[in-house]
Amino acid sequence: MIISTTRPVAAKISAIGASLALTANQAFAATDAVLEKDDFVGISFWIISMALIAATVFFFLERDRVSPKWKTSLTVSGLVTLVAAVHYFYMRDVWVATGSTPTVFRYIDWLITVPLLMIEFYLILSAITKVPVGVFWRLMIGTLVMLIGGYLGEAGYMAVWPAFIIGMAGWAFILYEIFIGQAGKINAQSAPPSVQSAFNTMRLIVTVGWAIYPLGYFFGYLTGSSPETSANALNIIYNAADVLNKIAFGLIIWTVAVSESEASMKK
Ligand SMILES: *C/C=C(C)/C=C/C=C(C)/C=C/C1=C(C)CCCC1(C)C
Repeated sequence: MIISTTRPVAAKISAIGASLALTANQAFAATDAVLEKDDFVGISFWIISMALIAATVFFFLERDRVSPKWKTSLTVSGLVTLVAAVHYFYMRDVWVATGSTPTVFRYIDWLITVPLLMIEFYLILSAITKVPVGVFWRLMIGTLVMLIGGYLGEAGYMAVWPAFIIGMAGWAFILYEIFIGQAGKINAQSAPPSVQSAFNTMRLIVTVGWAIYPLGYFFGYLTGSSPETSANALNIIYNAADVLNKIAFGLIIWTVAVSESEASMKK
């Protein structure tokens, strides 16, 4: 019994550790620049890289504690932090080496992790009731419009204001779906109290937590400050937002998964 549970865990930890160490090394070898002690944006990239690795290992290991229907949710939380950790290594290097905003890596990261977070909503609801796939696709469409709009503006393919408005429209569409649309209705009608409270907290994150990103965009492009001040503000704000929306979001799901699993074991 002990052997059969510890072996896969040990294998899992070493696999995660090895792959992360490898990517960290490759990214770091790409530049000679070192982190300066007054480079607070660079320091934040570094701290968050490490926090994301720790969170990844935590979510993957904690899978063993929850009942089968919650395992996928924890897997997805771990994938979000894993994908982000690898991108943070690269973003940190770009920042330390050039002092410029790592827009491409940031958006590739978001393009993978934001849909994964949207899948979490769908999974949480699916763990307790049947959910039409339309909910999933509407959340995806909103996500794509939001990110494509943002990228067009940040990468210089479009004027920053119109691109911002397109991005805001995508986000508004997501908020509509989870508050007033079908996902919101399913939650209100069929979810047990613990899932409802998790769903409500997740909604709060997508409203208040995600609002930090357009603020970052605003301070990065729309205030008319100097390029250096703008780049510092943009990256610090995006980095802080990621801690909340990737790590804290995963922890909320973990809390529900553990309490729901323990409740069902007592029955
Ligand atoms: C893990 C990464 C996450 C949760 C990223 C979320 C990103 C957003 C909510 C971005 C939103 C934006 C707008 C609402 C307006 C246009 C600019 C964006 C793309 C920054």
